[in-house]
Amino acid sequence: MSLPLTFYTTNKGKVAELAAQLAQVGLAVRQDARGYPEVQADTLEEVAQAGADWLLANGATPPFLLEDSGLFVDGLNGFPGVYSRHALDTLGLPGLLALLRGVPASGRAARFEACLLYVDPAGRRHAFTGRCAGRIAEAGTGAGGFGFDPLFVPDGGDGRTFAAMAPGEKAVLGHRGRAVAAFLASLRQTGKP
Ligand code: ITT
Repeated sequence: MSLPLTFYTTNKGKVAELAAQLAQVGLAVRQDARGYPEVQADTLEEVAQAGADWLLANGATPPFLLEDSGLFVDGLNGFPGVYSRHALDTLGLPGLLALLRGVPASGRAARFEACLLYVDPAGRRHAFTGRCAGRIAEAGTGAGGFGFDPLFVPDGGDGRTFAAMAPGEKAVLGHRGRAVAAFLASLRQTGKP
């Protein structure tokens, strides 16, 4: 294994998923949970880029990774989206279900998105996006995963939520798994970090 790649995130669930995928190609990950300010912005990539700006200005040494992600619900006009962390902390899963009461079934269509930002050893930035369409369940099920996983039923699965799936199953269908796969494909072309 090469030197561990630093992943700036406060979220252990993200680390577990990324580490499992990178381990398959012999790359190790080290979590740095110092955190960075999340700017208010319209897109996940803007939030991630601003996070990289802040980290670089505050002593982070490339190469490193960070990631911004969110759940976008059709019937809520894309909410919570870039505010997903705040919504999870304040409304929680019951609050999201309450917002969807009375919304027609089609409004439960949703997608997860992730923007994985890799700052390479030369300080150049590479953004990788992953998306996963699905829908919000009527009630939470499953004990695995993290965050909104008990409520999210991905398209292309068998009706189980992410939280009811094995980590490997989520990695194949999920937004983060797809962003990480794009990152690994790019590393294969450019060499290891
Ligand atoms: P960082 O330190 O990496 O920012 P965070 O948890 O604050 O960690 P974000 O700012 O990217 O992460 O906010 C995304 C929110 O969406 C957060 O509450 C996550 O728990 C949730 N989320 C992201 N990916 C998820 C996934 O794969 N499954 C369930 N919830 C997810």
